[in-house]
Amino acid sequence: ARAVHLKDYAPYPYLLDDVSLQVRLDPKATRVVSQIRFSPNPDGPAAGTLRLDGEGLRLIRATIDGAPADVTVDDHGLTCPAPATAFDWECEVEIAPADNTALEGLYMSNGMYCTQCEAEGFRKITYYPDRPDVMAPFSVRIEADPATCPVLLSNGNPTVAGDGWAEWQDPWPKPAYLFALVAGDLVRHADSFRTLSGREVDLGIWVRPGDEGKCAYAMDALKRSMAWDEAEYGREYDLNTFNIVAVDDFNMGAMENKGLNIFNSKYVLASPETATDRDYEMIEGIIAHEYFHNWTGNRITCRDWFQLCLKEGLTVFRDQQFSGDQRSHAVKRIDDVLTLRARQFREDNGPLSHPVRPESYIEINNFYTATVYEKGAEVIGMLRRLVGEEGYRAALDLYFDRHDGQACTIEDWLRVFEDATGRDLTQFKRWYTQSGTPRLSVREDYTDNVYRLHFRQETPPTPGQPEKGPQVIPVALGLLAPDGSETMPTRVLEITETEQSFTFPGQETRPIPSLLRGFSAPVILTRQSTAEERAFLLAHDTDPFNKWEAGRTLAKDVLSRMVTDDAAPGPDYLSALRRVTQDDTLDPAFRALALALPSDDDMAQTLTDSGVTPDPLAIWTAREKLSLRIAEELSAVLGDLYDALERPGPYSPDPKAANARALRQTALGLLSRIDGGTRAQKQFAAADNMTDELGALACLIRADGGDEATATFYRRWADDRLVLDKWFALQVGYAAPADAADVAARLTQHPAFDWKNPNRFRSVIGGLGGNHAGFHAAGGAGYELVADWLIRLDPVNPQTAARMTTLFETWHRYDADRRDMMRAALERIRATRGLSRDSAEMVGRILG
Ligand code: B3K
Ligand code: ZN
Repeated sequence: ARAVHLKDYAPYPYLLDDVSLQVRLDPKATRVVSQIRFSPNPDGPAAGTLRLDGEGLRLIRATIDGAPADVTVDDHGLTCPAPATAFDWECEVEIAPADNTALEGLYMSNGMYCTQCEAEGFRKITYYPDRPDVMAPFSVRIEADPATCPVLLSNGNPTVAGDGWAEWQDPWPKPAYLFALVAGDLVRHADSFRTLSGREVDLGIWVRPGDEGKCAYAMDALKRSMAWDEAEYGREYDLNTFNIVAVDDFNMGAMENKGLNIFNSKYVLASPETATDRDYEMIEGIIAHEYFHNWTGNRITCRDWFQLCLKEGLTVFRDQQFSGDQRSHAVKRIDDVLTLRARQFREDNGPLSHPVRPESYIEINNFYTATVYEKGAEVIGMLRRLVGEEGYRAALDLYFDRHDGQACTIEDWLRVFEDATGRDLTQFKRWYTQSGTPRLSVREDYTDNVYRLHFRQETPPTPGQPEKGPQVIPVALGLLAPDGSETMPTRVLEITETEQSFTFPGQETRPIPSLLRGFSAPVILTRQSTAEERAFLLAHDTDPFNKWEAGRTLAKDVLSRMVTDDAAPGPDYLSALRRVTQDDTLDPAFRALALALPSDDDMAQTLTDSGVTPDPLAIWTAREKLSLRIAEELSAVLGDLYDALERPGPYSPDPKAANARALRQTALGLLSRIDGGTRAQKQFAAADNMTDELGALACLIRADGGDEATATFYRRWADDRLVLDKWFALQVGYAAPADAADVAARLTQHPAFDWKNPNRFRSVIGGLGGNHAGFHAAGGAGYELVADWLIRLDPVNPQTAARMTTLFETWHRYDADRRDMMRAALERIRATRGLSRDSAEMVGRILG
């Protein structure tokens, strides 16, 4: 397969004035007729040849201005001579949605038709210039058997409909990747929203019959998102209708098709009995994310797929802002940084490291990564910090003003910031073009009341980028006095050089620095510091992120020394933890985060960074030991908290109640290590909501496998697909290291293991990959099992298989035995006959 390069971009030779589709649905023989008005693109290369993308289509006929077109069809599309003036193209193709297991293009899920076109799925529906810079208004006519498909949906506004057919019109020019079509037996949870300028919008969440009682929270989140985008960004919704459809078989979280968002049902359906607090939070965030794309992605889209971060980084940033506003900024920031480190730092420190704006790809679906999304959002957070809140708002206003209706680039994006604020962003742009996580180290000195900080930055080599230039790093800094008071409130230092120093005169005592407040840049900061000082910051820092970070660093030091020297946890850490746990002025969710230990994967990377080869079992053992030690040390405090945090009355997903449950569950997790499981048993039996039920089950599985509770849970929830996913995932995720691969293998034999469903596949195979010590258990059974299943999934669903090859992306960290076994598993995948382009690219890059 050939690579596509950013530098080769050229505009399309034609403009599309109008697109009209007619889709006659049939599981095995759907007919799609497309009528397109083409005219020469004055800003494009010479017209005269028509090139359209198309894959797996049976061409029935094609005409230009009514006469048969002289088409040459190949594996990727068709070519034909065409006028250099405006003309009408018409073509008919046949496709078989029932045979589409890849879940890209038009496919079927539980008897329902649905689509997924981003990035390049539209070419599996009809011949078309399937690229984001080709935008056109669409009208769509759908025809289907009214007995099985009474509901027919597409983008835009509904126009006319009858028995077995419906027509939709989308006035906003859009690229094909935002096309959507849904048909099936669906019920609608209806509501409405009045926009800023007083327009009424019909809102609908469409689900399978039986699920209509689980839509209220998603609808509420949608309305809050719509109001928030008006208030914070001045962005109003632009159609009469906004629909969301929940689908069980879906490769990712959700998709922002214009006016017709399609969601993995996991991120729509919620009831207290079946969804956890975490599920509610994810639903809120993803509903918001997809809705926000209406402006950042749809009205202003990407010129080409290299610019993916233009819409994704910005939209993630916006959904993070929204969730922070709805809940707690401090807790949200800590959560986001945890995700960033777990996924993006992991990616950036391995063979898959790539810039936020990549320069080449073989399969674009492989670039919907943590780097494009999460680091993409961090880059915008830094921009906002550098230009200030007002500068940011001015730049965004200019962006919407100048680029509405266009397909843009990162250069366009940076230009609006330069024009709105007068700032030169030439160096800043390196955040988009250089890969790798910058290392920032800091030394300090203090003489004659003058305090100095000396920074040094360095970004290690990454694939294809041996050398890097210094980046602009905003470091938010505060200074504290030894009595805990703040002597200098937060200010932002701008580091632009490889080495740079800052001076703070007039310091009567040696200050204690609180560096990189709010995690103001996605870098790895190193600084020599003592356990006492970290405990001091954990107790006194006024910046909540750094307060948490101090505890996290302490925990990492303790765990590292337990792994390398078998050292016992020191008293500084335990007493600091006790103080935080007892401090009722702190948000319970913050306290839960402070009590949580770093993940095994995080510790493996931390040890690697300090030159130690990680031993997965030793890490797991140390973490178990430390958890037990914390439980023993804090047993009384935790027992009191567990009792005090019990809230009478019915479950409510509101943040306050959820935060209390988060701390209560953390307490339970620790207490169940020393109470023989009595609390967990009781909570499991009494639970009236999934958060409590699943939390208790996790403790019971970890303690002794939890066979009885596991069986009870299965009997209770055997008919609920989403709850069953949790049941599968929990057993694999909490299995002891030596058993995990066996547990996973046994579960793949379970009659409910429907491996073609991506959620189910991820819950078991992804669950094993997420059990660090289990996946990496000596002998390599985990590697073997994952490789077997990826080989099996690849021909059925290449996108999901390829994504999960990232379970192996850290192979270089480990000892020679494990490295050899992981490499062998990857080689075995690579050698598979007919391996997809998706997986071939991933495995090739991981092996290096
Ligand atoms: N834009 C989609 C992701 C599409 C992934 C294609 N493989 C969801 C989102 O980011 O909102
Ligand atoms: Zn997105």
